[in-house]
Amino acid sequence: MTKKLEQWQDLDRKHYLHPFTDYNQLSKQDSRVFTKGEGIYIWDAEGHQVLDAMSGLWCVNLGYGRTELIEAAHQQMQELPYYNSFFQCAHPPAIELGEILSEIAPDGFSRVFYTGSGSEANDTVIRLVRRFWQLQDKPDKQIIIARKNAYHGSTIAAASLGGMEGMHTQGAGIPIPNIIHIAQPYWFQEGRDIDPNTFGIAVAEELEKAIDHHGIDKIAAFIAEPIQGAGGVIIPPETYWPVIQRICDDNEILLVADEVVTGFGRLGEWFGSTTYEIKPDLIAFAKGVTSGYLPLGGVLVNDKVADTIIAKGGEFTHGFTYSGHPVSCAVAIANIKILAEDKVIDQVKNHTAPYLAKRWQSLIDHPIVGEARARGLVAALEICKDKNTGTRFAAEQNVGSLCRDLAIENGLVLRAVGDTMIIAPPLIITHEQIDELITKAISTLDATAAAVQRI
Ligand code: PXG
Repeated sequence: MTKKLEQWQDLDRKHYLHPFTDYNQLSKQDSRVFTKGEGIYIWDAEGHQVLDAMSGLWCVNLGYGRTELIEAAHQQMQELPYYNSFFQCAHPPAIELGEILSEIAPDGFSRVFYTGSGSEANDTVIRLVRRFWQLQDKPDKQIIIARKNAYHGSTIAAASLGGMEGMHTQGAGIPIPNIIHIAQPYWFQEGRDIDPNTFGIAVAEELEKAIDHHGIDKIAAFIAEPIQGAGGVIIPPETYWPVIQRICDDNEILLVADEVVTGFGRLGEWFGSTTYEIKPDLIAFAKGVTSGYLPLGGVLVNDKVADTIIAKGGEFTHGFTYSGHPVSCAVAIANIKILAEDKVIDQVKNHTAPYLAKRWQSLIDHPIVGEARARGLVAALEICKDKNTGTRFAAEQNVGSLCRDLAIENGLVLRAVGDTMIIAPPLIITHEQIDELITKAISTLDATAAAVQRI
């Protein structure tokens, strides 16, 4: 670990195929090599300190360097670093975490299926949903409705659920059959000419139209994130979720909440479903369950679905080597314990989120910001050439990427989704650190505005 930055970058270029990366482009650039993290900050190989306003990749909910999580992993590694849960076997961490998850989950959830990631969780969702309807003697109910621009992971099945076209066009076979995509509730981009609440209802009603079009006897489930994360922190209008819930109830289709981003406190509740008063049948989770310290994902299965699968299903022919990995589960237990005992999520709901919302909203005054939105500890800025009409800069100007690069130079991690700048800071961020984030965001926006004039 004592190499110099250039040596890391050289080796990186030679050997490492990064996820979601243009390799040609990266080979002409220098990768950013981070070597240390503490609290909400990370440090690069040259010692520059950066405020990580993305919690790694939406996951480091408790921040970096928590000794309780490190010790939980260390202890479990010494005790039993691995054993499987196949063939009638189990181990204490996976069992204990199951109990804890059923305590913090919304009412009616008492069972969990573990996976190694959010993608595997959503693959599992597809298997469970389709199996459920088979067992209900409705085998034609196999179509899952998802949304355009949704991100549900990168395996072939999860990428099929996802609505990102770029992920469907690199070779045949994605999306897999029986998955369809309807509109997303992205008011700023797709509904600015009408009032947000009217737009929310209209977009939600697309679900009903899709059900009518394909036939109620063919539709198995609807899957969505309470707030779309990777799609650009798309916060639905308040009218959206109640209509979706009503349509799922009326049409007897399962509702699946992908809470890989919104779970474990991100919106000020254990689950974003509670924030939006959604009553899902399945909840996919990952990321924040271990604060990202080790890989773990899973699906919380409500009693209606679980009872059917258990009573009538025989062997469920699905599972992973690392389903319920003991060390990951031990870290998850320690993570959830801290979130509960330190009242981290109450703090987010009652103090940090309202403060962030207030400070973030002030960015709307910036000349290149067309919208500033926040909910819980996620937030987005729409970068625009004309803030009044919402007109974007030319695509070739790559303003989002430019802004992201300038942010790093300013000591701040912002994520760019096109020209939408987003954040999801660690839940432990303080008011002073939010002030620092806002100050750095303003200087980054100033620098971006100045640079874009020169392009
Ligand atoms: N569902 C959601 C809502 C996600 O955000 C996944 C599933 C898949 O999880 P895994 O653990 O398989 O990665 C995710 C992952 C980004 C970005 O650029 C977001 C994710 C992953 C990679 C990049 O914002 N989210």
